[in-house]
Amino acid sequence: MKKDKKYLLTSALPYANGALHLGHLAGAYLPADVYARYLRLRGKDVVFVCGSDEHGAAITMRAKKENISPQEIIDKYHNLNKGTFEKLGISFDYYHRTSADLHYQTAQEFFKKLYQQGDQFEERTNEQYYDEEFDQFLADRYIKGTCPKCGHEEAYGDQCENCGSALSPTELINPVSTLSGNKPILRETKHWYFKLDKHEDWLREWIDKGILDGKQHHDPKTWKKHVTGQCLSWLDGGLQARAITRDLDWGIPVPLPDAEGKVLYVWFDAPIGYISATRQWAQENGKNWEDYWKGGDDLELVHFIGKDNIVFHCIVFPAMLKAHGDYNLPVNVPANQFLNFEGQKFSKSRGWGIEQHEYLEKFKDFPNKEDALRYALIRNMPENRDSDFKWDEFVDFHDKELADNLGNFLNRVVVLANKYFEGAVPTPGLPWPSTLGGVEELLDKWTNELESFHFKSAVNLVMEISSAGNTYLQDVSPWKIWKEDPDSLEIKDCIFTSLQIAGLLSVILSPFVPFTAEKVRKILGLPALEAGDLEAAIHAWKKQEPILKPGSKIGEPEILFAKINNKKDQSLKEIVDSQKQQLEAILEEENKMEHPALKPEIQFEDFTKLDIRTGTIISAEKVKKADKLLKIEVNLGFEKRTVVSGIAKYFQPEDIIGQQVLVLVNLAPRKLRGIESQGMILMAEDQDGKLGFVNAPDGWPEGWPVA
Ligand code: B3M
Ligand code: ZN
Repeated sequence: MKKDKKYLLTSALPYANGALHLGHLAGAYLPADVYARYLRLRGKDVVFVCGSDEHGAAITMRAKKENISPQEIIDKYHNLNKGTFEKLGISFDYYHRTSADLHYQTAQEFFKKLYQQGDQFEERTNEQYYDEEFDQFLADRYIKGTCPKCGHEEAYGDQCENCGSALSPTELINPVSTLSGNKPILRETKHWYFKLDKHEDWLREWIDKGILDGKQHHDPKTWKKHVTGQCLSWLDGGLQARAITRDLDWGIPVPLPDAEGKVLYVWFDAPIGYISATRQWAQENGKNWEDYWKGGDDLELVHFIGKDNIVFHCIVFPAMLKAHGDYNLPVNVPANQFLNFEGQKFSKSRGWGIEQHEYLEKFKDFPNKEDALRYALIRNMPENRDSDFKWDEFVDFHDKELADNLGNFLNRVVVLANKYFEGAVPTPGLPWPSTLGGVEELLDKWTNELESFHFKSAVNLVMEISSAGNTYLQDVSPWKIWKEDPDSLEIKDCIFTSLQIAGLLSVILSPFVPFTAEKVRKILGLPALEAGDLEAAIHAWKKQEPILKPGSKIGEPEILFAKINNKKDQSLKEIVDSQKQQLEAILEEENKMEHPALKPEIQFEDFTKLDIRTGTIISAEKVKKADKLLKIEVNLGFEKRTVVSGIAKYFQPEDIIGQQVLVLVNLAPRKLRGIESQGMILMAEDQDGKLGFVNAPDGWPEGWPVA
């Protein structure tokens, strides 16, 4: 790393129309904060920006439905999210908002620059759905109708959530405006499209090989596989021009004379929010924003996001920046996957999950609440695959790792130093730290992991260093030597060395658990951390120079981590338990609501009348003029049967060939659409009426009874 390199880090701008949950934190904010804190500790020139994304149809629609102004919504959530991030120690240099004047100006200038180039945009006029009662064009999400592909009646204008097909609103059968509930009409409108297709070739080279303008821009091996993979599969699908304007009365006006009533599409202006946030920060701090955006090789831009935003940050925004010219492109976009919550997706409507501010509120009497949460989320960060937040693990991470390992080591060292040396750092007899193998290697590994965005592994290495400290202390057992020879030099060596490890920990903990790190510094009599302290600590450790100087005073011991699972005081445990009970109650309630009533009792003889056999589907085709039916041929081993089954809504014929099934074979045949159906395939049905096959274990022979 060159010393004067600048770093610009960004976290996805959250929409200011809702609170954020723990999955957001683990996805885009905490990893960026860890990295920002790490770089600052190394003395790097870092600017870390974020802010509220305050445009978009979701905000206007919500305002209309609740009969309040969009401004009310964005003010509420901007303040809530900003305040919550602060409390959790997310150390943004600037938390901006896209309703700010400087953002309007920045976004409009950006648009104009691309427009003036003449070949980046294209005007198109086409028909779009319009709600006459609400007097506005409808965003894709605000039109519902029947999916032309699967018949699902609640498909959105941009996507069917049942079959996953991407749709355009005019494909929907029986479209309805979700605003008024009326049938929308088609009206002509003009929009500007960004010609993304023009950028396909260099984008591919940049993402696949890391080459930009004929030069190696970054090492593509440093990008996460799932990020590169998603981008390349998008590129393989071919890029198309994308509309970057909308007909809405909320947003940044399109800065052209013939664009009345039109605003920039939210995904056009939002990423420019990173630029305007940097400008605002620079203005307020007497800096030049362009140093952080147009720095060439001396600048590293990194976007921290969740996996749902990959395409916008790796394809669309880079293309915008390149089209504009002179901007840097990101050297990495270490997008995270998703965090689940107790085995399921976060869902506000189901009440499944916990929001950041709710967590702080519920655990307000827990002194370590911020760091306990940060630690648990980093330990389980969805860096390369989806991960799961579990309350039991949250407790274990805190009690077994933070308290039993780290807290125990630090406490023992401070207690012993107070007891043997009246709270002063002893002068060692031996050259230091020859007694401590391993720490230097762990420290090197730690640095490498952080540089490559492996935060989970980095935090584990901190715990390994703490464990090494515990082991060392235990091996020497100065308390035993003390009984025989309280003046032994060995005791001085041991306490001195242990204090150096504690000093080192007070620095390397800080990217992950900054509140704890500061507490530890205080206890050790060290000043609050400053930029460059890590550089100094690593240097000291390697050169065997003390981090805590002999003779300097340390403070009194303090319990750093009182356990959650504490026999004497159950109050924190009770909060955790009540969270778990709440989830159980949700499941119980849902089960009650959604399970159909039981059928009347039958006798064993009734059951034995059913002859159910194992079989395999060998062919399937759609039944003409019946969108629900498939004609299926099943091999039962002893014979083949034709079965007509009402599963066409859920399965494509070609996808079910080879499927193992259970067939009721002694059901009287009946004709459906002229085809004789000779049995019934058993299916499981969920609360939404979705169907799934029921079958025998893999490779089970055909034709055998199920009893
Ligand atoms: N607000 C989407 C999201 O929160 C969007 C991110 C913008 S980043 C420029 O997922
Ligand atoms: Zn569908």
